[in-house]
Amino acid sequence: MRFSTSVSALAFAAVALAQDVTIHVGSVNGTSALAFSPSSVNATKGSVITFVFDGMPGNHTVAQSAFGKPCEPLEGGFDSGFIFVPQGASAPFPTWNLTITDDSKPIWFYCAQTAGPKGAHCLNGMVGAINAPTVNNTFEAFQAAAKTQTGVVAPSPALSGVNALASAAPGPLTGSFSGAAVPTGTVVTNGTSSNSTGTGTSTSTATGKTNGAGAIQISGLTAFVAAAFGIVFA
Ligand SMILES: *[C@@H]1O[C@H](CO)[C@@H](O)[C@H](O)[C@H]1NC(C)=O
Ligand SMILES: *[C@@H]1O[C@H](CO)[C@@H](O)[C@H](O)[C@H]1NC(C)=O
Ligand SMILES: *[C@@H]1O[C@H](CO)[C@@H](O)[C@H](O)[C@H]1NC(C)=O
Ligand SMILES: *[C@@H]1O[C@H](CO)[C@@H](O)[C@H](O)[C@H]1NC(C)=O
Ligand SMILES: *[C@@H]1O[C@H](CO)[C@@H](O)[C@H](O)[C@H]1NC(C)=O
Ligand SMILES: *[C@@H]1O[C@H](CO)[C@@H](O)[C@H](O)[C@H]1NC(C)=O
Ligand SMILES: *[C@@H]1O[C@H](CO)[C@@H](O)[C@H](O)[C@H]1NC(C)=O
Ligand SMILES: [Cu+2]
Repeated sequence: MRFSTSVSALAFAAVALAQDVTIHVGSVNGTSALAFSPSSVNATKGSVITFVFDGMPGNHTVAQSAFGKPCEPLEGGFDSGFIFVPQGASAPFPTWNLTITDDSKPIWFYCAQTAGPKGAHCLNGMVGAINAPTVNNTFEAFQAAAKTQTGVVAPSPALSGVNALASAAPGPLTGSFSGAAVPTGTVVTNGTSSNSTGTGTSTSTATGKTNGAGAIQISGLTAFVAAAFGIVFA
């Protein structure tokens, strides 16, 4: 495709729509795997990352960590809790929606599962990244570091994270699906926490933490004006 940049396009404000992204948890192309797929994505502020727990059988988490400590919870980070999906389960699979609140910094996450025949998932490279740099602290470097860790630290359930948050717990956790140490409650848009009846049931073993610090405005149709540059397709 031929395209050219246009100086006149600079006169117009390009509208960058929030782009929603799906990440499969525990499956790659429909096959069970100790992986997030895709494992590294870009997402603009306001975008929703929908994690789909469709690895069968699977029992995984989406927990925020730091580049330097891939398999340990980040202070103030989000954590979905353990979502169990048995072999033979059918759609709709449990999902978890994470909204990006700052796209200028990378968001690193890992699976905290240590039980099972294949060993700790993070140490097997079950990690992911949102808005990872393309040099130095890349997703590839993060994943390589995860594989050299000697242990995995269990996270605490939390809807709110650093530069991203979920407004509700993973779900549905009904039928053959279940959760352990899943967050409870909701994070409301004006930055305060509240408790409410979550969707579905869970075998939650930990008290949910809803860290509502920081006022976050979430809207369904979020558009951001990016006036920095314009590209004209011809
Ligand atoms: C998954 O499918 C895509 C598209 O068919 C392919 O490019 C990719 O290599 C596959 N990944 C694996 C791990 O099989
Ligand atoms: C994210 O965007 C940067 C800049 O456009 C690009 O170089 C990089 O490949 C993208 N990463 C992913 C995972 O798509
Ligand atoms: C899923 O994994 C967690 C953590 O290892 C565990 O507490 C929970 O019992 C598991 N769920 C099922 C249904 O095996
Ligand atoms: C990447 O790391 C090298 C070596 O530490 C450093 O010189 C360079 O500035 C870094 N690049 C970026 C974009 O951070
Ligand atoms: C995540 O978002 C999708 C699309 O809006 C929705 O169908 C699903 O119910 C949401 N999941 C949860 C757990 O809220
Ligand atoms: C916003 O926060 C206040 C407490 O500071 C609370 O009373 C109010 O209900 C909240 N508004 C909404 C829309 O959640
Ligand atoms: C939420 O529920 C927990 C446990 O019942 C309670 O300790 C906490 O104070 C509640 N938080 C809010 C904001 O109501
Ligand atoms: Cu896992």
